Amino acid sequence: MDTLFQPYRLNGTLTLANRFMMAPLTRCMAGPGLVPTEQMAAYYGRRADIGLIISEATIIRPDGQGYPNTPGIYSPEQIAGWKQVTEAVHAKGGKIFAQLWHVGRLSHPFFHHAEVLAPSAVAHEGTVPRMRELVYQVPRALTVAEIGQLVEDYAQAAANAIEAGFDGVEIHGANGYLIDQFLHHSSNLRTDQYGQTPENMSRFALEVVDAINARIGSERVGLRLSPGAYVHLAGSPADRAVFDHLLAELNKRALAYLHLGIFDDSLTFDYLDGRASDYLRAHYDGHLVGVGNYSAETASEAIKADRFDLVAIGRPLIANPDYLSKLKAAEPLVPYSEAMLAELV
Ligand code: FNR
Ligand code: 8K6
Repeated sequence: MDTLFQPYRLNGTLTLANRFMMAPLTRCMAGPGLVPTEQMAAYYGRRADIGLIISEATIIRPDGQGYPNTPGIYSPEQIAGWKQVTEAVHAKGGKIFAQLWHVGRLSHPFFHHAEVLAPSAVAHEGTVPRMRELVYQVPRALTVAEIGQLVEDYAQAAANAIEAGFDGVEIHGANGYLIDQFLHHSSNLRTDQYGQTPENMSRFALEVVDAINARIGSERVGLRLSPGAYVHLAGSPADRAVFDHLLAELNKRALAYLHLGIFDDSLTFDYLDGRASDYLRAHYDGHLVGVGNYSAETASEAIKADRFDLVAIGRPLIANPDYLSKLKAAEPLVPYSEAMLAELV
């Protein structure tokens, strides 16, 4: 277990106090105007001993919203709200990245009174969680000009995050949201330069990465991907070639890290020849963050076996703000339960 508690150098700019990351965890607790609150600052501050905190997913513009009270990072008030959060984490010697989010077709006009936009006009079947009266709609396919604007909006959100004091950003390219919708055949039916081939289907993700790298420097940029589709969209064997291409391109870009998006890393995918984490390890050369139902013990074994380099912990950190000190003192952890989502502790 010792390795987990040792400092870890990501690059010339960032060295983490240990190999633990806090997984991004949507809490739906932002205030009016989707502004982060003092309670959120205290919540993140309590977890500042974790090597790197990834913030809850944070929307880059109003039509990126898919759940109630998720914070944004596009207004001056939101930037000021996030400053309280980053100051609380830095005051305790911690580090924090902002997770940049647009939900694409998983949005609803209820949140912003605008159109729902996505790569293609293919709806996700179902309803917004906790708001069962809101049925997901058929989105309108983005025009090429609108895709260009989205790339610019991601880059501006990254610049805003740096202004708010974040140490960097994690691009949310996972879990069936906008960027991931471009990467899978079931949600991307485009016939232009953003569809049909691995090169084209990877284009939007790489444009976002390149625009953000140019704005804030690749050493401050992480990316989360779900090569194995497991939530919000259906996977297909043809997706494999898209991720093969994307990962080969990412190997040229010196990002801070790549982070798997999954809830349980014991899941296997036929078209990835097994676990998504093992597939990423085989195709990606940089720092890899494992996640998905790991304990410190199982993560330590996985790191020893060279399956990944760092581990992100989600639900146990909701249940235990003092996760790290409990581990060090060999004290038992409080088990997570969904009822805990009602409050920020
Ligand atoms: C999540 N997860 C998640 N992922 C993400 O990329 N952005 C997010 O905002 C959220 N929000 C979120 C909220 C809640 C309540 C849960 C439980 C999960 C997924 C999360 O980052 C992680 O991948 C999983 O929780 C698996 O890790 P654990 O919990 O098994 O350590
Ligand atoms: C990924 C962001 C979703 C945010 C929704 C609001 C929070 C609800 C969290 C419920 C957590 C359920 C965990 C199990 C989900 C399994 C998905 C395959």
